Amino acid sequence: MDGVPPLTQNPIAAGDAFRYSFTAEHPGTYWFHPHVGVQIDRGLYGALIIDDPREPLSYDQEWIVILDDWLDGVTSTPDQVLNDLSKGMGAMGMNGMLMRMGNMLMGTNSALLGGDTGDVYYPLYLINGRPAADPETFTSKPGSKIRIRFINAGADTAFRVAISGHTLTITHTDGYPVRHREVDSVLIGMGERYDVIVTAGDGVFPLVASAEGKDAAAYAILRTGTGAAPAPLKTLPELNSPRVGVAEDLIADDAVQLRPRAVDRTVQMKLSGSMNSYKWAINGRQFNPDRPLQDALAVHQGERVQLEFVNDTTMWHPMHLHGHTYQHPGRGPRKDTSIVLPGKTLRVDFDADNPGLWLSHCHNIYHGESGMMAVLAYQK
Ligand SMILES: [Cu+2]
Repeated sequence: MDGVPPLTQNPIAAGDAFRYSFTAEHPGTYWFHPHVGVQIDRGLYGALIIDDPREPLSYDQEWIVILDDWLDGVTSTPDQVLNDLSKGMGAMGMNGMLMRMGNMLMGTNSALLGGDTGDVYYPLYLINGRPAADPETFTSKPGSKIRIRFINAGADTAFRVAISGHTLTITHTDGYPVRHREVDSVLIGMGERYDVIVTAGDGVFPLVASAEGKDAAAYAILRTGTGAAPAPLKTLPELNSPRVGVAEDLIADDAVQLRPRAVDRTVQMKLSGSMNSYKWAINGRQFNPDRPLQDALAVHQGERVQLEFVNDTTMWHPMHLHGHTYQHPGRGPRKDTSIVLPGKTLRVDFDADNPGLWLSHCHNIYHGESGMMAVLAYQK
């Protein structure tokens, strides 16, 4: 039930219904969204939280924080954006200055993401559907332990989240537990989820989700005392610190370590494309929804598979695999969506234990829709 049209099901037609039924095997922070065109950038998504009947963490409150980038009905529509982007940018304005041209943003830059961070200009960045001018306020008591479940539902924006004056203890990513790690902020690519625990201070604190490299931020308020809310911040300067939480610094909890085993098969996905032509591809091929199984990548049930994301582009990509949760190298975290930095290769391992046809794609929705998708097909 992690399938997509046209691979394993038809789109749910207007006025029609489709019944999903699945076993909630893994507790954790998940989400659901359509896989049709760029609908995801119209806000058609929701959080899916699977509670653990034997929850090992103790906390007093829980807060779901969904991050999003928003333009629909404000400056344009997602379909118009895709149309604009697909024409390509040529070699315009790449001199390191942040510049808006219609729906496109040029000169985005982030040390963490190694260059270009996004392609699209958004007038608004949202937390739980609300802009910074009308922020969500989360009320708690000083000393309360709060579990925050962050979900990046954005289409083209990595967010770095922090709460002023608070340490975040990362406990999970993409639903799976990690060895706890204390940080000041967490970098979250599109499609990624992070759970953190914070101990609330006394006062009114900004929760800032910096739109990485875009000189803007989403904003919410954590309130445990009286006083005026702080003004929205545009970026994270005063919250900046060396302790940025990124997946490569995390270690999977012992309970979810993949058992050590030799790799039976390596599946390589070479990511290519550029802003100039906007023809994003995997292994040299733009995904064709009319022929989804063309050039599908074969795996066999029972194999230990190493998936090799080779990023031959000058931009980062949040790569996602359906139907599985892989492990990052060096006993790293179990994940299903990972930031692959420009010019770098990320090798992740998984057990082929879920036969079927599964999509792997960039969770930048405009990259995915422009061809950066490939199919992993179990062979008999
Ligand atoms: Cu991408």
